[in-house]
Amino acid sequence: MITEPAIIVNQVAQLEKDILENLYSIQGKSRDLATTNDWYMAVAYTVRNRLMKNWIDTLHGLMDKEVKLVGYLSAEFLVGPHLGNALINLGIYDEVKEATQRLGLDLRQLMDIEEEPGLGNGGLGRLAACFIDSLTTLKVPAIGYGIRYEFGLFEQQIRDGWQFEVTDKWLRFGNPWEIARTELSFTVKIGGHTEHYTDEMGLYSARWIPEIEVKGVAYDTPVPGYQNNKVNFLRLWKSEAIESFDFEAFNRGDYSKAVDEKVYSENIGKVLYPNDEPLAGRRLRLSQQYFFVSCSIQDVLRLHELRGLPIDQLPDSMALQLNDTHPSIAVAELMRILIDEKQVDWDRAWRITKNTFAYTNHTLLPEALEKWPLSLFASLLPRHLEIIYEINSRSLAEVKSLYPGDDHIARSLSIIDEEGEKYVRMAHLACVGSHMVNGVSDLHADLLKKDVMRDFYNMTPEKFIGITNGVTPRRWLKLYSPGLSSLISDKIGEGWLTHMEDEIIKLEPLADDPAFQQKWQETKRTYKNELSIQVSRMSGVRIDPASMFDVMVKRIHEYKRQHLNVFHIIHLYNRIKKNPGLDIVPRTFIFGGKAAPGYHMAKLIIKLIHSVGEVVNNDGDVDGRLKVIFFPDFNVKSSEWVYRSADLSEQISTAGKEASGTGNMKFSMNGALTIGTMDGANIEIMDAAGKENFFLFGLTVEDIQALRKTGYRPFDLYQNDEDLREIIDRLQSGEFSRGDKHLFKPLVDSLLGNDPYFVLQDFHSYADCQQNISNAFLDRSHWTRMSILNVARMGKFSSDRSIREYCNKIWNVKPSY
Ligand code: HT8
Repeated sequence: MITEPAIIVNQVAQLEKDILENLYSIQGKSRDLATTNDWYMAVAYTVRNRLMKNWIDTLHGLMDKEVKLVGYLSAEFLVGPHLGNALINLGIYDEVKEATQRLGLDLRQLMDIEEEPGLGNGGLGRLAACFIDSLTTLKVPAIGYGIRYEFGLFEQQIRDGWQFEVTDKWLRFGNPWEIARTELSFTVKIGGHTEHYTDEMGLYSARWIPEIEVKGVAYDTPVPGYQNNKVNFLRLWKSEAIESFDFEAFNRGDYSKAVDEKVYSENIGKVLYPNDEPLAGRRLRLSQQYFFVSCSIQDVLRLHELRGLPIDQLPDSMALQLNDTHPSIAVAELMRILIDEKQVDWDRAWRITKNTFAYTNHTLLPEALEKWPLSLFASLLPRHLEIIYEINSRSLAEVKSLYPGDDHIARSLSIIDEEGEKYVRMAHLACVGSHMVNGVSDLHADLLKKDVMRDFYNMTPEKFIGITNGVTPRRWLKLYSPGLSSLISDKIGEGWLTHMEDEIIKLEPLADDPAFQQKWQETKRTYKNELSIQVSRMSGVRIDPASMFDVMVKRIHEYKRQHLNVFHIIHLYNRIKKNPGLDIVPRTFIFGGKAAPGYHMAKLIIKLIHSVGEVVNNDGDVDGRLKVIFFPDFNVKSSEWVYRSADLSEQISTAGKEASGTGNMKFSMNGALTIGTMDGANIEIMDAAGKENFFLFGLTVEDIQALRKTGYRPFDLYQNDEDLREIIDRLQSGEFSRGDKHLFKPLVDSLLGNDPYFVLQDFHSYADCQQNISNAFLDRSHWTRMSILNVARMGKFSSDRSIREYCNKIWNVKPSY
């Protein structure tokens, strides 16, 4: 699109004027009084206003009964900073930059003070954000339903190498991106008991008498499409008290009871649970889930009624996607409303429910599969439990007719887990209540069918599919790697931004072009320089931008095996200590990621990284050839510096444990090469990039199964393998822990005891592979060729492709590209 210079000038002048006006009328400041935050707010409102027309059009569009609407239900949306994204998607980045310049401001500085809404833990929440971005870019009307947490994921601080958590007060300076729809609110019942009666028509009916009611208020946040005049939105529910004060109690002099209900209500949406793939949850967590689901389902039914459609057509007018089991109580909630409140009979209600919902599973880890103790469930959601029993008995009746006399299969398919303490299994509820179930990579979908959901799969194989995750190239390439993006667009045009699958492959012929390689290297090098400056500012550690940047950023978890990476570092250190003259390729190891506050082993791994860094970074024998950096408080905002400057991406989870991964895609799209296991989407990334452009190591899922059968004895590896013994002995010697020989004992004990994630078994294959990588890094031209080819072949991993698949295979809606 070519814009006349006159129009640009005009636009810039208008922007300038609007910014000043917003500063004045919204912030109530004059130029000379304005703080940086005032200016940021003025700019943000100016940009937001440019989304308004398209946003309002979308609201009108919601009434169009011809158009199917997607509701994406997710407890997490990790959208990242808004301003930069909105500028890119509106195509006004340069204009706003100039307007702010004329006002004597630095746009970059304004963007830097934006508080990111950290309303997610990691991949799952970020996926939801990429999906809404793609839905909008593909012109599919969609609403992202979730929770407006008052506090997002904690801020990570590091003291003496240990993680400390600080409350994320993201709303403290105001949020210019949301609109409070205070008149749009719903009541949510909680607790109490049920009553059964025969109504005036003689129908047997149920009534839920709750213990308490809370209110959910809608807060909407726009999600702009990429230069297409479309805006979808997130509708996040804020929990509030219905009556802010219990005057009856107050007048009785019971002051604390008077505020109790208010406190209880507001607590529901207070804070995001900081566990990515956690251990069994708590009462408040189930309240959160039910709270946002109930508001969302009520809103969905309100919209459906506004469209003037009969209730039986709900599945034709809405597709509701369950992002993992967190919103899966929606199945019972929709049934409850249809049956108890709209007097729909069971079979009709069930048909509507099943055809409306679809469920995405994101994990196979047994400890992360949500299940709620029956007693807890009954005390919070008594009516839902009755409905779930009814769903279960009907579903099991079908099972028994298919497999007469097979008690085992009935037990395995039951929504209620009856072995020992009784639980409600939310994955079973989600599966039974949905018409489709999908995994998030080919391998993951495969394992879902073979393993966790085997019996469900055998019963209804057509219900199970895999849709490989993707990430939006707008944020992860254009916004966060503008240099690399221009380099690409200069050669192949801009089509790749919206049609990545077909377009970016056009880069392939340039992989061998020396001039292009040269520019590619220079761009990557600029990013590495910038990160080096950033790191030395943050931590005081000087790193060499010419060294290989070997990067591992993701939540800290044993299955992701940050400690395997550390073992490699110690191994290199050992080699240097034995032979200080060793010829070695200089590397900077960069780690980032948060540990769940209660996950002690993960916190110990963070301490380990720091401890090893402290020794290695300061050892004269190492002479700067190895540096270990921990990048604190890794989040969407700070990731801007990281993905684009990586040479090597570490994707080293135990095979079968990482459902997909999405960081792997962001790195590869930014020209990093991957060292990875046969896990999650790594396999597909390797297939796309070509085996020769990917560094594969380690056991496969089958290898691991076989090894488990024959018996895995990690202690034997320690005894028989000199390299491993030297690593572990050095860890135990206290050399990395200022003489403390016990600090890392829990870690060492776990590895030598049963090593559940096969760290020791995979070590050699990993270290050998790393040696090959070092050798490959020496051939700059070949490395650059591989880097370009990786980017050229990542078209598949755009979230636009994922969303097209959801549209075609699950939602039955037509994307507009
Ligand atoms: C996978 C990751 C995948 C990503 O989804 C992940 N699943 C979770 N977090 C992820 O990043 C996950 C799973 C269960 C949970 C939870 C988070 C239960 C409770 C709370 C949080 O690990 O491989 O790429 C998107 O599909």
